[in-house]
Amino acid sequence: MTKKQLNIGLIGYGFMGRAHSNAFLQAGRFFDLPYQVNLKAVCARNPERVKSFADNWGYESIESDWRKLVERPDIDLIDIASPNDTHAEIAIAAAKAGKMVMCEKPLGRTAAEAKTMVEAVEAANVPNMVWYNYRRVPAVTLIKQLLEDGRFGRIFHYRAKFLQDWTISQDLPQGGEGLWRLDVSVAGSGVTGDLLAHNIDTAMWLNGPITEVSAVTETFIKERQHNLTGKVEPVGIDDASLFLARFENGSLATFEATRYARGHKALYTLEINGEHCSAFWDLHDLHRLQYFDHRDQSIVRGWRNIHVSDGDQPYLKHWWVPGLQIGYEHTFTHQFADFLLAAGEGKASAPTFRDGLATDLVTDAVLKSAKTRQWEPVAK
Ligand code: SOE
Repeated sequence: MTKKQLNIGLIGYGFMGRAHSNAFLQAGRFFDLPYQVNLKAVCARNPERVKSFADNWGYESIESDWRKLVERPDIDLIDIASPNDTHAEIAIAAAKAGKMVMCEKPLGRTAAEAKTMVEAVEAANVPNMVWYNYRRVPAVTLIKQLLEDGRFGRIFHYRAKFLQDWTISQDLPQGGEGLWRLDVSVAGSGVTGDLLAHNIDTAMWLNGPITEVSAVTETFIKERQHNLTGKVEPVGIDDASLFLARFENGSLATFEATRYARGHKALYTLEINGEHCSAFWDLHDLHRLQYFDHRDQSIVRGWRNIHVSDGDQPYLKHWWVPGLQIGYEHTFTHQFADFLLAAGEGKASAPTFRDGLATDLVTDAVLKSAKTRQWEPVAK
């Protein structure tokens, strides 16, 4: 069968631009996709750096103005890997131009911003997706499968953390390339939108909607030099964000994200406790799933430490042979492959922009609750 051509226009060449480009190159080599993917153009403001990025990854052309890229008739899919304050404008223009749109997380800086993006892609009826990649770690996808099998029974608890330590130094500036995550006007929020958003996306995918939250946030370092103005300016982001939550299914949860947990670089952990089973997963050991089933015979009952590398387990038949594990970058490849497989059949693949909005509605409620010091409902 001849494959349809799919020309990609990537915006942004940072860490995520590289992760996405790798996925674009790998997906068709390991999955049987309905599209032939072409790296058509990459866009960013610095012409020299964007040229060198294009040469390295094999993009055919470069642009320095995203509007030009979005208008190009030879581009089918716009991928947004630029800072959060650019997501909405680009996504809306891309949808209006009839392009498929993929966007880095969080979808918007606020739910209001995300809503305008959802409206645009739904009005244009274009395939859309948010890069919440951790759903597609095989061990995490396996938890979803085990839950859908009904093994867990009633769910009582969900627990998630995302711990880092890279902003502890008072001398770290805010703003500009690499450090825009510390500038609230660009990022929208601190760890709530950057890290907790991952935890929330996975949690709602596994355990359903979150209905209310009670949060506490802290900004430990109140002022930092701004890279763009050269002045010492107030810090507007949350450095740490913790919240309690209630899910629609009646289960209770705790969530914690921080960039001040010395020694932890990117420790995403999650645990779910049901009537019969529990599961625990840890990003630093991402190919392993800890699983407990109380229905096992009592003399051998205990936590199983499953090395998720078998062809029967999610995504793994596309890779090596049983026992050989895969890593972080594969989650992006899985996500892109799923997106194209669904798009080829005219179907949506989650997390769509609407799912991204659902996460932004929770992060908005978290930030509001931290201010009001009250439980806050999650808006629908
Ligand atoms: C922040 O350090 C960060 O790069 C996030 O922006 C990513 O989404 C997360 O996956 C890893 O940490």
